[in-house]
Amino acid sequence: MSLVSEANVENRYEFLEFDCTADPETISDVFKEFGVCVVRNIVPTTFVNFLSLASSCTLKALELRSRFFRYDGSGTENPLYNPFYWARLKEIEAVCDQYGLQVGDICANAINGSGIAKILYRYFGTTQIDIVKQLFITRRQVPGVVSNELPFHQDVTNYTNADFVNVWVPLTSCGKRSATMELIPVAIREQLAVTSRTDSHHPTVEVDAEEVYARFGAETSYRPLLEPGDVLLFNEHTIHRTHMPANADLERSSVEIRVCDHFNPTPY
Ligand SMILES: O=C(O)CCC(=O)C(=O)O
Ligand SMILES: [Fe+2]
Repeated sequence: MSLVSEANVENRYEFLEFDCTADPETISDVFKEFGVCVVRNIVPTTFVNFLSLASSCTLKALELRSRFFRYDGSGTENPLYNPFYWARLKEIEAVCDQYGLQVGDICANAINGSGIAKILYRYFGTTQIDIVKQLFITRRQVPGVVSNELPFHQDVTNYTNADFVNVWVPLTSCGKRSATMELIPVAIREQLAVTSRTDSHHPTVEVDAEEVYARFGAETSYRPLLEPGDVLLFNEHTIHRTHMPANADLERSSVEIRVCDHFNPTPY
Protein backbone atom coordinates (compact mmCIF):
# COMPACT_ATOMS: atom_id res chain seq x y z
CA MET A 1 0.00 0.00 0.00
CA SER A 2 1.27 3.42 -0.93
CA LEU A 3 1.58 5.80 1.99
CA VAL A 4 0.94 8.73 -0.33
CA SER A 5 -2.66 9.48 -1.16
CA GLU A 6 -3.90 9.57 -4.73
CA ALA A 7 -4.49 13.29 -4.21
CA ASN A 8 -0.76 13.88 -3.99
CA VAL A 9 -0.25 14.00 -7.74
CA GLU A 10 -0.37 17.77 -8.07
CA ASN A 11 2.83 18.73 -9.73
CA ARG A 12 5.29 20.05 -7.18
CA TYR A 13 8.09 18.72 -9.35
CA GLU A 14 7.46 20.81 -12.43
CA PHE A 15 11.06 22.02 -12.24
CA LEU A 16 12.18 18.50 -13.21
CA GLU A 17 10.21 18.71 -16.46
CA PHE A 18 11.57 20.31 -19.60
CA ASP A 19 10.52 20.94 -23.14
CA CYS A 20 12.81 19.54 -25.85
CA THR A 21 13.83 23.11 -26.74
CA ALA A 22 15.39 23.68 -23.28
CA ASP A 23 19.17 23.96 -23.00
CA PRO A 24 20.60 20.41 -22.69
CA GLU A 25 23.23 21.60 -20.21
CA THR A 26 20.55 23.01 -17.87
CA ILE A 27 18.55 19.78 -18.16
CA SER A 28 21.65 17.71 -17.46
CA ASP A 29 22.58 19.78 -14.40
CA VAL A 30 19.08 19.41 -12.91
CA PHE A 31 19.17 15.70 -13.70
CA LYS A 32 22.50 15.38 -11.88
CA GLU A 33 21.22 17.26 -8.87
CA PHE A 34 17.97 15.30 -8.46
CA GLY A 35 18.73 11.98 -10.17
CA VAL A 36 15.65 12.27 -12.35
CA CYS A 37 14.14 14.48 -15.05
CA VAL A 38 11.55 14.41 -17.82
CA VAL A 39 11.94 15.90 -21.28
CA ARG A 40 8.79 16.37 -23.36
CA ASN A 41 8.47 15.68 -27.08
CA ILE A 42 12.08 14.66 -27.52
CA VAL A 43 11.68 11.07 -28.78
CA PRO A 44 11.02 11.05 -32.52
CA THR A 45 7.58 9.61 -33.43
CA THR A 46 9.16 7.20 -35.90
CA PHE A 47 11.35 5.77 -33.15
CA VAL A 48 8.40 5.45 -30.74
CA ASN A 49 6.44 3.65 -33.47
CA PHE A 50 9.37 1.35 -34.18
CA LEU A 51 9.83 0.48 -30.50
CA SER A 52 6.08 -0.10 -30.08
CA LEU A 53 6.04 -2.54 -32.98
CA ALA A 54 9.23 -4.31 -31.86
CA SER A 55 7.96 -4.54 -28.29
CA SER A 56 4.45 -5.77 -29.05
CA CYS A 57 5.63 -8.29 -31.70
CA THR A 58 8.22 -9.71 -29.31
CA LEU A 59 5.91 -10.04 -26.32
CA LYS A 60 3.22 -11.59 -28.53
CA ALA A 61 5.72 -14.00 -30.14
CA LEU A 62 7.03 -15.12 -26.74
CA GLU A 63 3.49 -15.64 -25.53
CA LEU A 64 2.50 -17.65 -28.62
CA ARG A 65 5.60 -19.79 -28.32
CA SER A 66 4.79 -20.51 -24.69
CA ARG A 67 1.19 -21.31 -25.65
CA PHE A 68 2.29 -23.60 -28.49
CA PHE A 69 4.67 -25.65 -26.40
CA ARG A 70 1.87 -26.42 -24.01
CA TYR A 71 -0.52 -27.24 -26.85
CA ASP A 72 -1.76 -30.80 -26.49
CA GLY A 73 -2.67 -31.35 -30.15
CA SER A 74 -6.38 -31.84 -29.45
CA GLY A 75 -7.36 -28.61 -31.13
CA THR A 76 -8.05 -26.78 -27.89
CA GLU A 77 -5.50 -24.39 -26.57
CA ASN A 78 -4.06 -25.12 -23.20
CA PRO A 79 -4.70 -22.03 -21.12
CA LEU A 80 -1.62 -22.69 -19.00
CA TYR A 81 0.68 -20.42 -20.96
CA ASN A 82 2.96 -17.69 -19.66
CA PRO A 83 1.83 -14.17 -20.36
CA PHE A 84 4.96 -12.13 -21.06
CA TYR A 85 5.37 -8.84 -19.29
CA TRP A 86 8.90 -8.04 -20.34
CA ALA A 87 11.58 -8.99 -22.84
CA ARG A 88 15.27 -8.28 -23.33
CA LEU A 89 17.01 -6.87 -26.36
CA LYS A 90 18.24 -10.30 -27.43
CA GLU A 91 14.66 -11.55 -27.63
CA ILE A 92 13.55 -8.44 -29.51
CA GLU A 93 16.46 -8.93 -31.91
CA ALA A 94 15.52 -12.57 -32.48
CA VAL A 95 12.09 -11.42 -33.67
CA CYS A 96 13.17 -8.32 -35.62
CA ASP A 97 16.38 -9.53 -37.29
CA GLN A 98 14.41 -11.63 -39.76
CA TYR A 99 12.84 -8.44 -41.08
CA GLY A 100 16.26 -6.84 -41.53
CA LEU A 101 15.81 -4.56 -38.54
CA GLN A 102 18.97 -4.26 -36.46
CA VAL A 103 17.33 -3.11 -33.27
CA GLY A 104 20.53 -2.25 -31.36
CA ASP A 105 21.86 -0.10 -34.20
CA ILE A 106 18.50 1.58 -34.78
CA CYS A 107 18.29 2.49 -31.08
CA ALA A 108 21.88 3.77 -30.95
CA ASN A 109 21.27 5.94 -34.04
CA ALA A 110 17.96 7.23 -32.70
CA ILE A 111 19.47 8.16 -29.32
CA ASN A 112 22.59 9.72 -30.85
CA GLY A 113 20.52 11.65 -33.39
CA SER A 114 18.07 13.05 -30.83
CA GLY A 115 18.41 15.77 -28.22
CA ILE A 116 18.64 13.02 -25.57
CA ALA A 117 22.30 12.45 -26.52
CA LYS A 118 23.24 16.05 -25.76
CA ILE A 119 21.91 15.70 -22.22
CA LEU A 120 23.79 12.42 -21.78
CA TYR A 121 27.06 13.85 -23.17
CA ARG A 122 27.02 16.53 -20.51
CA TYR A 123 25.98 14.06 -17.81
CA PHE A 124 28.80 11.63 -18.60
CA GLY A 125 31.34 14.29 -19.61
CA THR A 126 31.99 12.59 -22.97
CA THR A 127 30.35 12.24 -26.37
CA GLN A 128 31.31 8.55 -26.40
CA ILE A 129 28.30 6.75 -24.96
CA ASP A 130 27.08 3.18 -25.38
CA ILE A 131 23.80 1.36 -25.01
CA VAL A 132 24.18 -1.46 -22.47
CA LYS A 133 22.59 -4.17 -24.59
CA GLN A 134 22.25 -6.69 -21.77
CA LEU A 135 20.20 -4.20 -19.74
CA PHE A 136 17.84 -3.15 -22.52
CA ILE A 137 14.31 -4.20 -21.57
CA THR A 138 10.80 -3.66 -22.84
CA ARG A 139 8.06 -4.02 -20.26
CA ARG A 140 4.32 -3.77 -19.97
CA GLN A 141 2.26 -3.19 -16.88
CA VAL A 142 -1.24 -4.61 -16.81
CA PRO A 143 -3.73 -3.41 -14.16
CA GLY A 144 -4.33 -6.19 -11.64
CA VAL A 145 -1.05 -8.06 -12.27
CA VAL A 146 0.41 -6.98 -8.96
CA SER A 147 3.36 -9.40 -9.03
CA ASN A 148 4.69 -7.60 -12.11
CA GLU A 149 4.71 -4.21 -10.38
CA LEU A 150 8.16 -3.32 -9.12
CA PRO A 151 8.41 -2.10 -5.51
CA PHE A 152 10.81 0.69 -4.50
CA HIS A 153 14.32 -0.24 -5.63
CA GLN A 154 17.55 1.07 -7.11
CA ASP A 155 18.61 -0.49 -10.41
CA VAL A 156 22.18 -0.77 -9.06
CA THR A 157 20.99 -3.43 -6.60
CA ASN A 158 20.24 -5.68 -9.58
CA TYR A 159 23.13 -4.51 -11.74
CA THR A 160 25.96 -4.06 -9.28
CA ASN A 161 29.02 -1.92 -10.07
CA ALA A 162 27.31 -0.31 -13.02
CA ASP A 163 26.99 3.42 -13.71
CA PHE A 164 24.30 4.20 -16.23
CA VAL A 165 21.36 6.35 -17.18
CA ASN A 166 18.04 4.64 -17.67
CA VAL A 167 16.53 6.30 -20.75
CA TRP A 168 12.96 5.30 -20.01
CA VAL A 169 10.78 5.62 -23.09
CA PRO A 170 6.98 5.46 -22.66
CA LEU A 171 5.19 3.83 -25.58
CA THR A 172 1.71 4.58 -24.23
CA SER A 173 0.20 7.29 -22.06
CA CYS A 174 1.39 6.77 -18.46
CA GLY A 175 -0.16 7.75 -15.15
CA LYS A 176 -3.77 8.67 -15.86
CA ARG A 177 -5.52 5.38 -16.60
CA SER A 178 -2.36 3.26 -16.63
CA ALA A 179 0.79 2.72 -14.62
CA THR A 180 3.52 5.30 -14.41
CA MET A 181 6.70 5.43 -12.37
CA GLU A 182 7.10 6.84 -8.88
CA LEU A 183 10.54 8.30 -8.22
CA ILE A 184 12.30 9.99 -5.31
CA PRO A 185 14.02 13.10 -6.74
CA VAL A 186 17.05 12.94 -4.50
CA ALA A 187 20.60 12.39 -5.78
CA ILE A 188 21.97 9.50 -3.78
CA ARG A 189 25.15 7.45 -4.23
CA GLU A 190 24.43 5.00 -1.45
CA GLN A 191 22.87 1.58 -1.90
CA LEU A 192 19.89 1.13 0.41
CA ALA A 193 19.27 -2.09 2.33
CA VAL A 194 16.78 -4.47 0.80
CA THR A 195 13.65 -5.60 2.57
CA SER A 196 13.51 -8.40 5.09
CA ARG A 197 9.84 -9.01 4.31
CA THR A 198 9.20 -12.58 3.26
CA ASP A 199 6.02 -11.78 1.28
CA SER A 200 7.82 -9.51 -1.20
CA HIS A 201 7.39 -10.38 -4.90
CA HIS A 202 10.87 -8.88 -5.49
CA PRO A 203 12.86 -9.60 -2.31
CA THR A 204 16.29 -9.23 -3.94
CA VAL A 205 15.73 -5.56 -4.82
CA GLU A 206 12.85 -4.22 -2.73
CA VAL A 207 13.48 -1.35 -0.35
CA ASP A 208 10.58 -0.93 2.07
CA ALA A 209 8.33 2.02 1.21
CA GLU A 210 8.13 2.86 4.92
CA GLU A 211 11.94 3.24 5.00
CA VAL A 212 11.97 5.40 1.91
CA TYR A 213 9.23 7.74 3.14
CA ALA A 214 10.65 7.86 6.67
CA ARG A 215 14.01 8.97 5.31
CA PHE A 216 13.02 11.30 2.47
CA GLY A 217 9.48 12.32 3.42
CA ALA A 218 6.30 11.01 1.82
CA GLU A 219 5.97 14.27 -0.10
CA THR A 220 9.15 13.49 -2.08
CA SER A 221 7.16 11.19 -4.30
CA TYR A 222 7.21 12.18 -8.00
CA ARG A 223 4.80 10.44 -10.36
CA PRO A 224 5.18 12.00 -13.77
CA LEU A 225 2.35 11.92 -16.27
CA LEU A 226 3.99 10.86 -19.52
CA GLU A 227 2.99 10.59 -23.15
CA PRO A 228 4.72 8.85 -26.07
CA GLY A 229 7.43 11.25 -27.26
CA ASP A 230 8.46 12.17 -23.71
CA VAL A 231 11.48 10.61 -22.03
CA LEU A 232 12.13 9.95 -18.35
CA LEU A 233 15.78 9.86 -17.28
CA PHE A 234 17.07 8.43 -14.02
CA ASN A 235 20.29 6.79 -12.94
CA GLU A 236 21.40 3.52 -11.35
CA HIS A 237 20.96 4.87 -7.80
CA THR A 238 17.62 6.67 -8.24
CA ILE A 239 14.95 5.19 -5.96
CA HIS A 240 11.85 4.31 -7.98
CA ARG A 241 8.97 1.89 -8.35
CA THR A 242 5.95 1.16 -10.50
CA HIS A 243 2.97 3.33 -9.66
CA MET A 244 -0.37 1.80 -10.61
CA PRO A 245 -3.19 4.36 -10.12
CA ALA A 246 -6.13 2.93 -8.18
CA ASN A 247 -8.51 3.38 -11.14
CA ALA A 248 -6.10 2.12 -13.84
CA ASP A 249 -7.85 0.20 -16.59
CA LEU A 250 -5.34 0.40 -19.45
CA GLU A 251 -2.03 -1.32 -20.15
CA ARG A 252 1.19 0.63 -20.22
CA SER A 253 4.27 -0.30 -22.20
CA SER A 254 7.75 1.17 -22.12
CA VAL A 255 11.35 0.56 -23.08
CA GLU A 256 14.32 0.89 -20.73
CA ILE A 257 17.44 1.84 -22.69
CA ARG A 258 20.35 1.87 -20.29
CA VAL A 259 23.24 3.99 -21.51
CA CYS A 260 26.77 4.23 -20.08
CA ASP A 261 30.01 6.16 -20.60
CA HIS A 262 32.04 4.31 -23.23
CA PHE A 263 35.14 4.70 -21.05
CA ASN A 264 33.40 3.46 -17.91
CA PRO A 265 31.63 0.37 -19.19
CA THR A 266 29.32 -1.67 -16.99
CA PRO A 267 30.21 -5.31 -16.18
CA TYR A 268 27.19 -6.41 -18.26
O1 LIG B 1 8.27 -0.16 -15.68
C1 LIG B 1 8.19 -0.26 -14.44
O2 LIG B 1 7.09 -0.24 -13.88
C2 LIG B 1 9.42 -0.38 -13.63
C3 LIG B 1 10.64 -0.15 -14.46
C4 LIG B 1 11.92 -0.03 -13.72
O3 LIG B 1 12.04 -0.26 -12.55
C5 LIG B 1 13.09 0.39 -14.49
O4 LIG B 1 12.96 0.77 -15.66
O5 LIG B 1 14.20 0.37 -13.94
FE1 LIG C 1 14.16 -0.12 -11.99
